[in-house]
Amino acid sequence: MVALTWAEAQTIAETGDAGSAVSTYQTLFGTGALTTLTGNIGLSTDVDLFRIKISNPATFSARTDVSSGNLNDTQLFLFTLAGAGILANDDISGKLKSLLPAGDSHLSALTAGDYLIAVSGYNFDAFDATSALIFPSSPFTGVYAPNSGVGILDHWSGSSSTGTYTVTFTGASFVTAIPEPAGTPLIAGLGCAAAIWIRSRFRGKSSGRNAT
Ligand SMILES: [Ca+2]
Ligand SMILES: [Ca+2]
Repeated sequence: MVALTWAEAQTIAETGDAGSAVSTYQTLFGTGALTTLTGNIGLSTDVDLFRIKISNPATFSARTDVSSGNLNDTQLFLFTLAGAGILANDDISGKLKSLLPAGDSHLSALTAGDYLIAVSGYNFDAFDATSALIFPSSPFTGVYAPNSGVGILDHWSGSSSTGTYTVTFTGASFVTAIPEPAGTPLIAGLGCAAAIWIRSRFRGKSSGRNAT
């Protein structure tokens, strides 16, 4: 029973359509290891951006060639939460699917924490605000750090093939959920009550002094 719950918690599917910008990504909330993400590139202009946690930079990897999915020619891109490029790959040697390999120096140098991973179909690529290509795109089998001097992710351009995909991770976790916003009014209320109590105590003291 416990094992089943654990297995279920490691896999997640895109909900609706994940956004493509640093302001519209889909966060993969949950607890524990994140091993499998499934999604769909539904349009030639679709790219899916997800917020994940890299829990172990030394072992982190992401790949699209392990499980099923009929998007045959995938691309993977990793960014900081601010949209700065970290690493990208279009094709694994001899395949059209993609791999950000464990042990790559750009990955192992990261600090554990939250990052953005994007999935697109070939050939829908990431550009900065000056329409500079963020990552080199050929030869297709390269595992690329960003081009020098490029800015953060601004838009995507090109035309994507469409279909379903599966991303398999190592060294990744779900993003820990933010505490319930409902807690805020309670804390604010307590703060307010405390302020009233302090004011009433102060008044009490003052009037006490005045009375003396
Ligand atoms: Ca999608
Ligand atoms: Ca590819």
